[in-house]
Amino acid sequence: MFNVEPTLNDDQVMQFIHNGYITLENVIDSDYNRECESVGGGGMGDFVQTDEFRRNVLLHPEVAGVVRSLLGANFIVPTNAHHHLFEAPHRGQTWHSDGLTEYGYGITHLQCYYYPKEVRIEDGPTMILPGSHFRLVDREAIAHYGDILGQLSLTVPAGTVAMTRYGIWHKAGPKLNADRRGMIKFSYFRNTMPKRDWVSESDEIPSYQHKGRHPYVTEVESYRDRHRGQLTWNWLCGLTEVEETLPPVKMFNHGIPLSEIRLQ
Ligand SMILES: O=C(O)CCC(=O)C(=O)O
Ligand SMILES: [Fe+2]
Repeated sequence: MFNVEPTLNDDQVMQFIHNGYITLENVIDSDYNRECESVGGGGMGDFVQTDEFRRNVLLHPEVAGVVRSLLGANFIVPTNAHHHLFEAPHRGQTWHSDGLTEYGYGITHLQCYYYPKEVRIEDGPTMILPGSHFRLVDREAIAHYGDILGQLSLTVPAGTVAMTRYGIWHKAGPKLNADRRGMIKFSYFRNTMPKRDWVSESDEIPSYQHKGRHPYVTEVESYRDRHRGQLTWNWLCGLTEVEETLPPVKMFNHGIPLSEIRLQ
């Protein structure tokens, strides 16, 4: 089987639980970024199933290392992707979470945003709200929100991959120019029961460390965040009953287990 080593340690897994995202800046090879810059918008099924895309992006050791850490061994590798390509200036999208965002506290699905080209503020970066992945809400209920304290614009260098827990609130930010701004979105899924098999120095499972409040979080909600984080940590460490179905309900994405991938 194509070997993928986990890259995150306990503390980094706890950070991910708290923030709902991790960004790997400038990890994809610059020549390959240039190839991806010019592809058309929309579905990219054939393109992402090539050995080149797998080798350079989907199974890149740093990208796949995060997936291996958070979704376990033999995870489901995407066979589909969507290129969110914007050219004309626009006012930006409204805050939303995507598709059939799952209930529950397990981590079974990572949605990734790959930027082949640098994204500056005037290019209409994706905006995310760190920590919002725990708040499953009606899309329409958040669509009218304007700026939210703590929101983050993903102004990133070329070759960056942002990896999010599906369900994080996000949107494409306002775009001021007519330059191409691409984001290739794809999802990995869990395929094995959770256990603490990321990078660790001892078999002793540390207790969950709550990483504090996000700027928009008030006191009571902070207790809830702490509690939900604790549940997710216990779940990931294999300490609780598994309530999610594995892999989760298939949405618009498809994939194949890592064990079935052969690169030429
Ligand atoms: O392109 C982006 O930055 C975000 C697009 C998006 O979230 C969507 O269309 O669902
Ligand atoms: Fe979206």
